[in-house]
Formats: sequence, structure tokens, C-alpha cells
Amino acid sequence: MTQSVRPVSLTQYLVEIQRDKGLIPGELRLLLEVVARACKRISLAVSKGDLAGMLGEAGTDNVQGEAQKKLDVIANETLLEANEWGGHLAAMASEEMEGVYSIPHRYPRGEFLLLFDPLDGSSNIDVNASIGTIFSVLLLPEGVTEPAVEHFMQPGTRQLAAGYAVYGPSTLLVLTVGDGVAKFTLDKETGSWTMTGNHLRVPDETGEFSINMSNARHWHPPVCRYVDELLAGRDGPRGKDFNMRWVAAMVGDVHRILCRGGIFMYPRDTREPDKPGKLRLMYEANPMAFLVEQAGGAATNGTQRIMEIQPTGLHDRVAVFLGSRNEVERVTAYHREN
Ligand code: AFP
Repeated sequence: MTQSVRPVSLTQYLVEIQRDKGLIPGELRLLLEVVARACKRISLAVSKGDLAGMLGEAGTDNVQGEAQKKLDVIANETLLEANEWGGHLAAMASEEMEGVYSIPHRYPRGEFLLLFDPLDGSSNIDVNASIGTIFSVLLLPEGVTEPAVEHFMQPGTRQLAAGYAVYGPSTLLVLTVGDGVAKFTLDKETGSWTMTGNHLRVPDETGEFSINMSNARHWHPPVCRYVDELLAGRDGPRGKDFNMRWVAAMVGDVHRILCRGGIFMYPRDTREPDKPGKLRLMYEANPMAFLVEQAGGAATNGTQRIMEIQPTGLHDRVAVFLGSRNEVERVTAYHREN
């Protein structure tokens, strides 16, 4: 009798990586399971939307000076409350908070640092478009008893784990601990994360690009050259036609790239010459770069590998070019030629 293939749960995946491959310590496995449970709760809040008065503005601004949505605040609080008591973490940092959130002394502290964008794509919330949660895990430096900003200032190559949840037609969790990229779908009947993909691969070639074209008049020459060649299509220097997608939520664009390839770009532009880009290094670009590289893709800021950038602050911004390796290398080469 053919043995029915039992679905693999997130827990089983992480236990096998911990026990059979020895790639992660038990405490990191437990941390990732707590984060996954928090994402499940955020997914439930997001799916209720108007029915639970979850939409609209919170009436406050975050550290970036951006108006917060109610769900931004709810997602942030959900992640803080889920993670503060378990004993896995020393501290947390979030797009929605200015400084470090140290684990209160009434709880035990662990050796990990958790960073997150609790709800990426806030402008999509009220129009029922895809949004998500992005997270990254670092190790607290040896001997540190009181975590501070400087202890988070580690390049992306030091990440122990990274992932995102995307709250779309399905709720998905995509993560890496350095052993490739695995995808889990939330089974809303059982409440479990069930593996629906493993060792995701980004094709080196693509016919799809992702950029906010409304900023074109502000781009620097290398980006103008690269995008103009794509738009010229089969009659231009690239000799083929390209398609464009823009979800306006990084998690949505990156997920599509992990599924079928593509290049995602958010370049710096001439409007604010001193601003290196819009996206945040620590809890958007670095975790997404880790995932994309683990899937065989590439991620640069136009001139260097994103994961080798030395952070200077929790909310550093960075230009982002990530996805299919051949395209990222081409646009990066154009920057270096310029
Ligand atoms: P919000 O969270 O403020 O909507 O920003 C989302 C984001 O940081 C990233 O997820 C998107 O790729 C990008 O900004 C969209 O930016 P534009 O709204 O300028 O297209």
C-alpha cells in the first residue's frame, strides 16, 4: 500500500534542521516558532479588516515620520507581546519603534536579537492588497548584558535566520536559516504552517522587472539606462520584451521573484541626494537579501552586496536591486561604469 505522504509542518522542518543537520540551536528553533505564531495572529487581524475596525489611520506617526495604520500598531504589539516572555531574545528592534526594545527584567533573556517590519506595505492595507511581516535574527555579541543599538550594528552576513509572512490570497511563511529557502502555507482549518515548497530557486534569467515607474524622472543615469533598455524590448539592445509588476509591498514583489524570478528595484534618486534609498537595511533589505541569495539570486545597493553593508543605525536606508542574478549583475555593472 502506498504510504500517504504526511504533510511536513514548520515544527518538523525546524526540528529536522536542528536535530538531523545540527544547523540551528534549539533556542533559535523555538524563537522562529514564536514568530510564526505571531504572524498567524497578525494574519487573523488583517483578514478581519473592516469587520473589526482594523483599517484606517492610528492617528500617530512612527519613527520614520510616517502616519501609522491601526494594523501597523497592532502587528508591532503582537510581535512584542509574543516574543518578550519566551527567554529566547535579548532585545528587539522594529520599523515602528525608534530605539531598542530590551526584554523586560521580569523575563529571562536569551542570546538572540529580533528585528522586524511588522507590517510591510501599509499603503496597501485599506485597499485589500498584499501586505506582510519581514523579520531577521542576529546573535547578541558575547558578554553583552544590556543590549543597545550598537549590538544590532551587524552586517547582513551575520544573520542567523530571516523570513517573511505574506498576507495575500493565502497566508504564507517563507524563511531561511542558511539551508535554502522553505515555504509554508497557513492551513486556516488546523492553524498549522504546512510546507508547500523547499529549496526555492530564483532563475538567473528573467523577463519581469519591478520598479515604481512614477519616480523615473528622478533616477540616476545607470537606472535610466537599465530600465530604458528593458522598455525598448525585442527591438532594443536586450533583444526581448519585458513585463512589469509593482505590488507596492516589498514582500509581494520579493515573493513573486522567489516563485518565478524577476528583478526588484528601489533605487536612490535625485530628490534627496543625501538619502541612500527608501527601504530600510536592517529589517527589509537584509532579510530579503538573505532569502534571495539563499535561493541563488543576488542583492546589491547598486555598487556593493547588500549583506556586506556595515549598518550605522537601526533605521538606515539603502537602495535595493535584488532578484535574478544576471539582471542584478547587469544593473550593478552599469552603476560601476557610471
Ligand atoms: P509602506 O509600508 O509605507 O507602504 O512602504 C512599503 C515599502 O517600504 C515597500 O514595501 C515597497 O516596496 C515600497 O515601500 C513601495 O514604495 P512606493 O509607495 O514609493 O512605491
